[in-house]
Amino acid sequence: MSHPGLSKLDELCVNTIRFLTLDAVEKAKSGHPGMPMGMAPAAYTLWTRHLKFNPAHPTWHNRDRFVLSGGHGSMLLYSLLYLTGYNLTLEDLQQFRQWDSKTPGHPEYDPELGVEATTGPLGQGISNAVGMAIAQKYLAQYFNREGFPVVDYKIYVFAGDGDLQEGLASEACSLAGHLGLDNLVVVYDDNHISIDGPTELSFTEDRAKRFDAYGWYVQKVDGDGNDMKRFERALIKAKSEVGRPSIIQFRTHIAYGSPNMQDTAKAHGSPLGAEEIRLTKQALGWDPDKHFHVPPEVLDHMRQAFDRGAEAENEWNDLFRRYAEQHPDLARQFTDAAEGRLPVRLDDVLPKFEAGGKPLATREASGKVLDALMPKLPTILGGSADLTPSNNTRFAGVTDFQKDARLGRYIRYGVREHGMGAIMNGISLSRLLRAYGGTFLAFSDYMRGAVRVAALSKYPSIFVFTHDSIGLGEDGPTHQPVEHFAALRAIPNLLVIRPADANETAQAWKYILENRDRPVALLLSRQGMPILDQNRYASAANLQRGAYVLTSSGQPQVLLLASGSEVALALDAAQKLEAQGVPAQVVSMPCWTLFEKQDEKYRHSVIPPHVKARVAVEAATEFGWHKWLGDHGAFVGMCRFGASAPYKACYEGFGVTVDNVVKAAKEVLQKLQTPS
Ligand SMILES: Cc1ncc(C[n+]2csc(CCOP(=O)(O)OP(=O)(O)O)c2C)c(N)n1
Ligand SMILES: [Mg+2]
Repeated sequence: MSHPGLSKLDELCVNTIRFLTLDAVEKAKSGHPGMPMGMAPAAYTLWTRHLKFNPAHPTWHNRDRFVLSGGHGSMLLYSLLYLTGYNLTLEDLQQFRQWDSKTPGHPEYDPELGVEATTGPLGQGISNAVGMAIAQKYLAQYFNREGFPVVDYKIYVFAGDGDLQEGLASEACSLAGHLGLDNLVVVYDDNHISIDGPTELSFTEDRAKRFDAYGWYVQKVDGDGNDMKRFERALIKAKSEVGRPSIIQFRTHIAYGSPNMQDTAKAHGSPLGAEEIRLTKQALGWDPDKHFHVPPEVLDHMRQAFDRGAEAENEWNDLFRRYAEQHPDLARQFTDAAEGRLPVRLDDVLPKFEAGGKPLATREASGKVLDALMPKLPTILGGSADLTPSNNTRFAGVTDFQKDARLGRYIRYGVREHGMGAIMNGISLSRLLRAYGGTFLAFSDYMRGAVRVAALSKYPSIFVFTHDSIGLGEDGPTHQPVEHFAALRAIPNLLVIRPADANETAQAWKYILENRDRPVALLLSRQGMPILDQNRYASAANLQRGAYVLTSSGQPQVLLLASGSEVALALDAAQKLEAQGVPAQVVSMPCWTLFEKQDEKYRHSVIPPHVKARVAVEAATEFGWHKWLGDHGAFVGMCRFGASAPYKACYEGFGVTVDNVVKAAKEVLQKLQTPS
């Protein structure tokens, strides 16, 4: 075995990483030993000689970011975190993949521990990294001043065959090339193996040419994954490349050093087994009887990261202190953004919409809200997946973020919904910026992978989904969402907000911007809707509570529950019912999750338990409504895909009408009054 460019001590460190991995996977009887074995030298070289970080303060803003996109190789990351001195112990490594441990099978999002991004679903990490690189470019342009490079970090990614095969990565990397993100360096673990076997089975395109065509700077490092002289040369060139993101196609061997498992697919995701581990340890000059062995000189050497990190951060703190003297306003903005403080009181700038005028689609109302708020919120980046005029996501006066325009706040994602979702997540990982991005609600399916990751990791991305029902009309059933409300509501941690009119839309944006603890899906209509009279009905500010009584007869016999464009319909139905002697209570339900968080007293005032006659109306599937309707309620909505027709014809044709709500209410009442 030879490791050009590494000393004996370096080699010892590399092998420590390898064997911590093998021992942890073996102990857990579960995990992925292969990738860390092959990538250990590159990881060691990057982490000890190039990556800027401070284990004592993992969230230091100007640290370099390291994204392990092939998250299955998590033991590589955990070993590095432990060895360099993050808040992780050898016992934590021994708890790999166990209940409640700090070392789950796939790294999730744990910035305090040094885990930068959630990377279980392949392709997400590398695409998050594109968002992280966009964020860095914007922040650098916004905050840096002559002599004060307060934002000058880089983003490094380890990605495997699986990452590169995922369509998601193609979307994101194509955009990264277009945008010339030269702060992004990807090391491609070209080990010719994935789970099913050799990559020849399904992956034979010329990856180098592909990335070259995207506009990346591509370098190849052949050999066996151990020649750190060549790897480091490429890394240095990649770091200093101007105008293009970099990828190093790095030939490695999965399970390097294992006499019988190297270069096999089996080594991807199964423990090597006690006997093979013995043989591997022997082959690499390690004591086969030692487990979780960390030679003291390895720890000494790798923990120098502490001093290096402290020095780097101190230098930066010093720089920032001088920056704050020279540019106090910028420094304050930086700190405010980092601590989640908004620069304005939103109530002072939130537009108010008068009732009685022309109907207004909530997507249009949203556009007006963005026009009013966004110029005052420079740490929010907008965008759309090529539906800008339909999503109303571009606010007045904004310019595009481009290769030669890093202060632009509007990202043209192109028709790349999944890429957009993952990039938005990456932008929010800066912890200084947030991103919103638009597409049609039906295409939320195309970005669901990223939406789920945002929810899992609580990235505060703002997914703007317009054209939220059959109300979009003629484009027809391919574009008309019906199951999507339910599908999104089913994701834990995701707030789904569907405002009923322009003022609820403004309130929705207020809630979203004032809370950055999780992602949001904002569902907006294409068609116009009346602006509800807040003198006659309750204030839209109640949206903050998730659901509220818009109007009530005091002693209601029936509850009418609705969201979005169907709220006005429910109000009309209530009037008809009143006229027929049936008192009703109309509840606007823009966000189930926020409503569930309210105390019982409030919830019971909105949906009184004793009023069993309930009708919900929503131009979507019933799935999930049972919770609010109980056993006696009825639902007026969609039970099949939509149709291509003018939107009013769709509502009529599918029976989502005032008369049907009235009819359903009376039927429910009658059933309840009939003794069984
Ligand atoms: C979206 C997604 N699909 C499938 C998987 C399951 N999976 C995990 S690793 C892997 C193969 C990855 O191959 P490669 O990136 O070459 O990793 P290596 O075997 O070289 O470690 C697959 C299919 C996943 N994690 N994410
Ligand atoms: Mg592979």
